[in-house]
Order: sequence, then structure tokens, then C-alpha cells
Amino acid sequence: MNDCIAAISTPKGEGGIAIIRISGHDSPEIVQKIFESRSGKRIIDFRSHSLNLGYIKDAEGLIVDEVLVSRMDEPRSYTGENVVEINCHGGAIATRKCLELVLQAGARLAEPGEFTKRAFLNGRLDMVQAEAVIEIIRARSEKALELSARNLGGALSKTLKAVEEELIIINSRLEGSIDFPEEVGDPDWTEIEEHLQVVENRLKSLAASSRRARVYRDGVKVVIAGKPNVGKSSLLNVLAHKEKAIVTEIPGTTRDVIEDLINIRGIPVRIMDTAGIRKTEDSIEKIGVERTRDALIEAEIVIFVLDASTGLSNDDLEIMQEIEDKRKIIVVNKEDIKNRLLNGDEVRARFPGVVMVEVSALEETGIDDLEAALEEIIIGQSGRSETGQEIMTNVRQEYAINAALEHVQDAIRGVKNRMAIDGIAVDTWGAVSWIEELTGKAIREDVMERIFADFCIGK
Ligand SMILES: Nc1nc2c(ncn2[C@@H]2O[C@H](COP(=O)(O)OP(=O)(O)OP(=O)(O)O)[C@@H](O)[C@H]2O)c(=O)[nH]1
Ligand SMILES: [Mg+2]
Repeated sequence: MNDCIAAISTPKGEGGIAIIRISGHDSPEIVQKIFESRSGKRIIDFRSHSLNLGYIKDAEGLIVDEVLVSRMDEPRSYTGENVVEINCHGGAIATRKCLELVLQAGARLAEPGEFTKRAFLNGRLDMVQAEAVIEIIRARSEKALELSARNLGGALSKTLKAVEEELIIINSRLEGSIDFPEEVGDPDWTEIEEHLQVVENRLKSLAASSRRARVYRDGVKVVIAGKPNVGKSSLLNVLAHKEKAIVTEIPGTTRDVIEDLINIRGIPVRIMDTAGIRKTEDSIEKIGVERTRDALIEAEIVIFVLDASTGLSNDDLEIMQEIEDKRKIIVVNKEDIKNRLLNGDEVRARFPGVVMVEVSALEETGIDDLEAALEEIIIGQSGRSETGQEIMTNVRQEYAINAALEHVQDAIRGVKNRMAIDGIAVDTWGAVSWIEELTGKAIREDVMERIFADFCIGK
């Protein structure tokens, strides 16, 4: 781990600036070989964490780029090692050339995630925090970003540490009794059970919280459906804040599934506008209606649109039957028109228990209510957290939390039935090792490699 690694840490292509990051004990000396500062100072004489103007020069002494160079001394750097960063002008060629010179000067190209891996190995971050770095980069909504940032700040790590400490108390009690049966005798089972209960509750609420938070990370698929001309495309356009779908007064305008990624109160929503469902002889429209049905199968939530200007028709009732098993919201659209043939009370009476919202896609009224209803149906069903402080976990973390939870529950059963102490200890140790795998304290090499391989180069 003593060698120096380098990579371009900014996105590919042209930009205002590009940053080459070099990490390793000798990074200041390596960069010095190709750098000449305007002030005449050497890199090791710069103040740590300051920016310094100068030039990158090639072997012939020709200027490749004018740059700003900073040196961040260990351990106060991203990786915990000496880090030098070169801010180049953002041209793709110049940046490549600078990187090549850095490599020729003695650094080696970093592997994906290698900077963050070094941060982990140097104890700057635990595994959960390292993973939060990826999740921050990939966050698709502000809420997902907020939750990832909290994990980078240590929200999940703190909870796990508390669980681990509790488990270690339990283990020391059990071990005392196992190792010195004569002197110590049986452990205080009531006390052990109390500690185990605390751990169980913590892990359970963590698992529940991560189920809820998953929505913010992965998003949900919502399909807008209804008979032709009710205003489905108009509604999509309002929710997406842009003219995504064609709107006309001709029934059967939309022929294809039109998709957009939008953001409803922090939840990433893949929303789909579909062709109005009706029996038709038009061969293109027919295919469109088939596609609507395919989309409905995949939908996690359906926005079923009714038209206040036409009233309920048989078509509406048939569609309602098709989506009987789906989680849904009924939207009565065109509430702005004067001579309504359908009102909210009628719909409520007809479809008891189904959430209903009245809107006008044309005048953009009721849209707040619709967004609130969507949020409620998406988040509400998995229950709200008591504290409002969600903790997000990824698939690996969720798996490990549940595995630890299972061990703890087995241990509780063991205590209740007064099973052999050794057997109970196997479970409490099992729980500890899952928690340590989570935080990275005792992570398997291959698991670690897999996590960092998921990063991009330069991170
Ligand atoms: N008055 C009024 N008219 C609306 C409203 N929403 C949509 N419309 C009108 O209704 C007509 C149909 O709108 P669309 O959004 O194309 O309806 P659609 O459900 O996508 O129709 P298809 O794609 O044919 O299935 C258009 O003339 C819209 O301007 C509304 O809230 N109020
Ligand atoms: Mg349409």
C-alpha cells in the first residue's frame, strides 16, 4: 500500500477544470518532477491544503498546462496519506497528458475505488461510510443524497457500534460462565435476556427503517392509466414540469408508453403515461393499448384517471376491474369545468377505501394533494419511523442486519428454553461477526474487493 496511485477524479470529457489526484507517501516528490510553481517554491514547501499556481512540463521542458496544485498532508487527507491534487484546465487531451506525466514520474494508475479503499484501510472511514461515498455519487434524489450523507457522517455506524457494544457485554458474561463454570456459575439469565432484547429492538428498527429508505434509493414505478382523453398526458406534463407528452382533444392521442424520471417529495418516481384503454380497430392504437396493459403489470402504483366532464362509463369500470389488485390512487381530472358529470362523493361511494384526489391538469389545481397522496401511498404502507430519522442501508447491509437479527432471535429462544450456554454463545458471536462484517472491522477480503470494484476510477 506504500506505492503512489493517481487518477483523474473528475468526470470524463471537456470541463471547466479537471482534477488529477495522487495519493501515497511520495506523492509530493513525484509531482515535483513535472511541476514548476510560479513562485519558485517547491511542493513540500507549500502550506498544506493551499492552492498554488504553476506549470506542468514535459520531458523537454515544454509547458503542457497551467495548473493549481495543492498538497494535503497525512493524515488530514481523503485517503489518510499524503495527497497532491492537480487542477488542470478541463481539456481532455491536456488532462490525459498531465496524468501520463504523473505516471511516468513514478505513480501508478489507481484502480476503481482505490482512494476510498485506502481511506478505509487507513481508518479514515469504516465500510458503511465508504459505501455511503458511492451512494452519494449515485443518489437520484435529494432525499437519497441526504440519507447517504448521514451515513457518511456516521449515522449507521453509530447505531451499529451501540449494538456491537451491547453484544460484547453479553458475550463476556457467557464466556465467563463457559470458561470458569465452577467460580462463575450460570450467567444471570434475566440480565442476558434484557440485553438481547435491546439488541433485537435496535436491529429490528434498523431493518424497518432501511425498508422505508429503500424507496428513496430505488424509487417506484407509477403508471398513469384510464380511458382515452381523460387528461393522462396533461397530468404527466404537470407532474414532470415539462411538455413531455403530446396533448390534443382527439381521443387516442397517446399511442406509446411515455416515461420520465421525476421527483415526488424526494422520492424518485419512474412515471409512465400510457395510451387510453378502449376497444379499437386502429392497428397502431391496438398495439398502444397492449403496451398499456404490459406497463400496468409492472406498475407498483397506478394513477387511475377519471374525467369529470364525461362521468363514469363502462370503460372506467372495466379498467378499474383490471387494476383491482394494484395499489392505486383515483384522480378525478378536469375539476375546473362548469358542467361536471362526476363529483368526488360519487367516486368515493362507488370505490370505497380507494384514495381519491380531484385535480385540474389544465389549471394545475389539486396537484399538491396528488403529490401528498402519492407520498402517503408509497411511504405510508411500510410504516413511518417514530423519530423521522431514517437510516438507509444497501442490499449488503440489509442482508447482514437481518442475519445478525436472526442470530439474536435464536439466542433469545435459547435463553428462554435454558439451552446449553455454548449454543447460545455461538449465536451471539455469530451476531457480532455480522456486525463486524458490516462495519468492515472483520470484513472478508473478497467482499471488500467487490464493494470497491463498484466505485468509479478516481474515487
Ligand atoms: N378543462 C380541462 N381540460 C383538460 C384537463 N386536462 C386535460 N384536458 C383536455 O383534455 C384533452 C385530452 O387531454 P390529454 O392529456 O391528451 O388526455 P389523454 O388522457 O392523454 O388522452 P389519450 O392520450 O388520447 O388517451 C385535451 O384537450 C386537454 O387539453 C383539465 O384539467 N381541464
Ligand atoms: Mg395521452
